[in-house]
Formats: sequence, C-alpha cells, structure tokens
Amino acid sequence: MDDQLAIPVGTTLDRFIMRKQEEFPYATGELSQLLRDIALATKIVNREINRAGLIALAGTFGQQNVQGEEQQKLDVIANIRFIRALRNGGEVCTVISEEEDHLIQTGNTNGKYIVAIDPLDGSSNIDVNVAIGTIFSVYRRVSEAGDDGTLADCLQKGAKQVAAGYIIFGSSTMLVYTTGCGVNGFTYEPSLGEFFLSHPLISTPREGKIYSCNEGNIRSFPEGVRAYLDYCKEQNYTGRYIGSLVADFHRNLLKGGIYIYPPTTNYPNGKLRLVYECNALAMIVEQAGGKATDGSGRILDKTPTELHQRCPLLIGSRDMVDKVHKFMAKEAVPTAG
Ligand code: AHM
Ligand code: MG
Repeated sequence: MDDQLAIPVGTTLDRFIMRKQEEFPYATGELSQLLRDIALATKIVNREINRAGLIALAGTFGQQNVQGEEQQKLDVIANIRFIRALRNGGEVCTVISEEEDHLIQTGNTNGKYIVAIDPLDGSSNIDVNVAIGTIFSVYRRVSEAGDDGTLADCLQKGAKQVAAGYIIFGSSTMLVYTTGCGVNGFTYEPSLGEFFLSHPLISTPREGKIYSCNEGNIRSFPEGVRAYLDYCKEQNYTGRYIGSLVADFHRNLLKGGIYIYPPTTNYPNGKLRLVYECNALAMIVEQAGGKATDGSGRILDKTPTELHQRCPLLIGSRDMVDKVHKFMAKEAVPTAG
C-alpha cells in the first residue's frame, strides 16, 4: 500500500490498474482486464442513465427505439451492458445478476473469475432522477477451468472476494473499488471519457453521526435496533435515507455513519441480497476501516446457500455498528420477573 502513495490524485483508472498490477509480479493481468471491462460498461450505462429523462419524454409521445421495440427499463439495459462486457472480456466464466434467476454462463469456460452484480440498484429511484448505483463482487472460481462455472463457485463466502466495488451515478459518476489493499475512488470526467483517481485510500471515520434506515418500518424493527435509533435521536444525530443503498453507503463511508436494513415484517430476513449487494459493500467497508454485520456475525463470514438469499445488514463506522450490537445484546438478555 505504501507504494500507492506514489500514485497521485488525477491518475487515470487505466494507469492506476496497471500500476497496481505491477506490484504483483506473477499477476497475469486478467483481473486488471476484468476491472477495465466493468469500467467500460459503466461508461455505457452512464450514458444511458444521463439520457433517461429524454427517453421517458420520448416515451410519452409513444416513441419506440429504432428497432420498433418499446424502450427497455434502465435496470434491464444495465444488466445487458455489464453481462455483454464481461462476456466479451473473456476473464469471467459465470455471472450472477439480480436481474436473472439462474447462473449466466458466458461461454468463457477458461475464465478464472466469477462476478456477482446488481447492475442497477435502487430501482424505486430510477424514474425520479435520484442517485442509483451498481454493486459488484469478483471471486476466483473453485472448479477446474475448461467448463462452465458451478453453483459452488458462486456460493463462496464474501471473505473469498478478490475484488469488490460499486459505481454511483449521482451528481457525478464514481467508481469505488478494492482488491484487498485499500479502497480507491475514481470520478468520471464525461467530456474526456475517463475515470480519474479522486479519492485515494478511502478511510471511513471510526465514529459517525449519520444513521440511515427506512424508519417507516420501525414498528417491525428488532427492539435493539429501535432502542439504538432512540439513542441516535438523543445524541442529535442526523437521519439520512435516500433508499438507494449505494448512495446511502457512499455518503456514510465518506462522512461516517451507519446504514441499517434489519429484518422487518415484509422482509423477515432483511431485504438486501447477500451475494451481490451485502458482500461487496462489506469488503469495501472493512478495507476502509469500518464494519458490516447481519446483526449477529460478520457478513463476510456467511456462506450463502442460495444465489438470491436476503440478509439483514448493519454497515458503516465501526463504533456505530458496535453500539447497535450492544443494544441488541441487551434485548437478548431476559428481564427479571
Ligand atoms: P432493489 O434491489 O430492488 O433496488 O432494492 C434494494 C434497495 C436498496 O438500494 C435500498 O437501500 C433499499 O432497497 C430500500 O428499501 P426500502 O424501500 O424498503 O427502504
Ligand atoms: Mg438491488
């Protein structure tokens, strides 16, 4: 990591990836290429998102695209774009996507890597011009190369991720990722079509003052979480909830805070997905000095049993996550009498 001090802010993503690869003399360059594939798809999706308002306007006049098809929803477009880029890149044998029920085999049977992706998260915000994001995890396959990836390749615990990242499509577009040696953020300059290092070695504050959860569901939150939220109010903390996981997470990562999606009546196992939402953000937050749990244990130690399994998520500044756990532990202690 020390060497990174020599990589200045303003370095392009391509050059950064190349410099990082040079730190590993035996690296084959495949992971580097995979990250470039994701960056390329991001630029295309970014273009589609920026045109979304115009497309919707066209839609109101009954317009169709050039093939005469109805315009597709952005999350479907993003899914197609990322999968196409990963397929064309050649390094990935199998993709798991929020948009598809089953494993997606790319046909690159010699590809070493598995990618789990939520192509466009925050679906309720897509149509209303609010920040949305993409979340991705990269695993090394455990099966022999030469054939399709297997379910076992895709159900590895988060601690096995070799890289994880997210893209936020907000007031500017950023790509934030880690390969396990710190977290770096890159901001997109649309007129140049390049990502530039803007947030080197992100470190999240140990303690924060922002809490993020959907308080509309508070009646069905576990008692310990409710008690913690009371505590936040007593402390005059700030409540901030966009309802786009990436946007809420990104703000809290930079400023210090906690995001909570606990079990609720509607989602008894939590709403978020372990394999392509929680794991990636958990790796990033840990690499930045924060913490991620499901309310009882570390997210990265959970072995998934299903591709689309849901999981409660408490993620953010270390001391804040520890504090909720203290409130939850009190809840678990039976009261006398
Ligand atoms: P999605 O994958 O259908 O978009 O759902 C995930 C989103 C997260 O981005 C967000 O944090 C959460 O759902 C919001 O849920 P709620 O509307 O229940 O608060
Ligand atoms: Mg999602």
